[in-house]
Amino acid sequence: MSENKAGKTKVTVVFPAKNEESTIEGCIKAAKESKYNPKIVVADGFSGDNTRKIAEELGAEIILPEKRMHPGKGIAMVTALKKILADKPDMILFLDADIRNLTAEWVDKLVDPVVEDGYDMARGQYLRAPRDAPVTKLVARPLLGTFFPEISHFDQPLSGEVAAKSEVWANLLNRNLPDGWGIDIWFLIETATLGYNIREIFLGFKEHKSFSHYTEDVAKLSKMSEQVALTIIKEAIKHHRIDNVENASV
Ligand SMILES: Nc1nc2c(ncn2[C@@H]2O[C@H](COP(=O)(O)OP(=O)(O)OP(=O)(O)O)[C@@H](O)[C@H]2O)c(=O)[nH]1
Ligand SMILES: [Mg+2]
Repeated sequence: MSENKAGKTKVTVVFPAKNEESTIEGCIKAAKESKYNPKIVVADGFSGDNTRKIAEELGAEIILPEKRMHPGKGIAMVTALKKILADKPDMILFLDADIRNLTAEWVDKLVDPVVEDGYDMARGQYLRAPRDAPVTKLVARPLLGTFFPEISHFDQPLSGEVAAKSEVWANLLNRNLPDGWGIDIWFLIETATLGYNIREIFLGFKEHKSFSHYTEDVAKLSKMSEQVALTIIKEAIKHHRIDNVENASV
């Protein structure tokens, strides 16, 4: 895309963040270098560290959810979406705030397919360490295979790196959205079942803070795992797929 066209596309980048003082600065600085010159928002989950202070000093807008809850990634994203949509951007891109190797290229690569190639949503796909992403590998993908086989080919169904047109995000709101870790898979299932065009974009290796060095107890992911599983099951009920269990081999 020409720099000129990129300059005419109004993009907002949102970082959901809970205690990310060690990575938020690098993330914001990287995103700001995008050719889309995006507005930066931090959807903060009442961080108890310096995340908000660092973000404000870098010129980011801070949006806090009305309710304090943890896990609260969903409520933070939904609150931010409602506020940002009032500003009428063309595109909204979510990025995790714990990424250590984020570059402006990630922003451009996720926004380009929507602006340039007519996709409604572009989602980050990456190489991940063998022990990374256990919830994706052991919960999300197998359950999608049972209940939503048509979207089980997505390599990263829980990707936090997701760009979509504002009209898509607006259409996804005003429903019963998950407050916690179920939000990412909920967005994928609802976007796909509404018939939108979704594309995964390869971004290379994702180096992020969570689950650092894979020395932690996987039980730390039990709440995430529960909320992702329950969200897929609730969606299966809503979309009349729950009977698929009858044909599942066990
Ligand atoms: N606002 C808000 N953001 C959150 C909350 N919990 C996590 N986040 C942010 O959501 C993003 C993703 O969270 P991570 O803990 O990195 O989870 P993940 O990378 O999806 O999963 P794993 O690496 O498998 O643990 C990060 O930027 C977090 O700071 C919360 O309760 N509220
Ligand atoms: Mg992470």
